[in-house]
Amino acid sequence: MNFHVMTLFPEMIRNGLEESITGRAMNKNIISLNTVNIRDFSQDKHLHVDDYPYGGGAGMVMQPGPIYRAFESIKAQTGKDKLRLVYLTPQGSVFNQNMAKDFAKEEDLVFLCGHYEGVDERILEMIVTDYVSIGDYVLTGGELPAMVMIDAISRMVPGVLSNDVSAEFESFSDNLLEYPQYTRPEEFMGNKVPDVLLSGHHANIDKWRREQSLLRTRKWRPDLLEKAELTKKDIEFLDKNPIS
Ligand code: 6GU
Repeated sequence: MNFHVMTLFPEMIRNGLEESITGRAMNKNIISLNTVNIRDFSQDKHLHVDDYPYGGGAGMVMQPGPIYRAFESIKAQTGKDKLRLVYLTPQGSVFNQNMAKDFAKEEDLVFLCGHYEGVDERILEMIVTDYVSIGDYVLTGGELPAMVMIDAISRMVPGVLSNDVSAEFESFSDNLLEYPQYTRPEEFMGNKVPDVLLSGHHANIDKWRREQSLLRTRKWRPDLLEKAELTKKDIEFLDKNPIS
């Protein structure tokens, strides 16, 4: 999968994603990251890419020309005339795991990171296919949201995660939170690892983990529990264990 990011801060994107699992996936050519500096497409002698808003008001607005030319360069590079293009904005649909899975089906995916007060509406209308936010708070630019999305999408691309940590069996895939994990030592500052995990009894361990998932989802994310597919056993367990 090829990610293309149009931004004024390409180093921020590269530095963030070249580490860890996304970095390894790039080295293995399972994903690629093409950062495109919008400023390289300025035709201004001072390389400006923004100007004052028509109608007045605070802040600056990114001009349509440099973004248009940056996108044309990506179209030329991919040889594709139609590309899915995500504009990162707090006004977009809130990103979630289902959207990550859906975006992971694309061969090429383009991101436009805005800065300043915004982007000229005309270029957005021309090229954007998806308006996406990462939550209800305001950030200074679209770079961190693009990195968040690329991380979440990448781990849904086959081969990015090792098989034993396949993304299918984890938080949100079934609308339940993960069960708690423990490793050595068996006792840390007087706190012991739950006995069942040392028992070697796999059916009991699976049952305990399912129950822990149910308890913490009810406690911390009751909104998710509403969407989860619960068995009769799950419901009986929750009824017998009132909220602590
Ligand atoms: Cl996508 N952009 C900005 N600037 N702020 C945000 C956001 C995006 N998502 C949440 N806050």
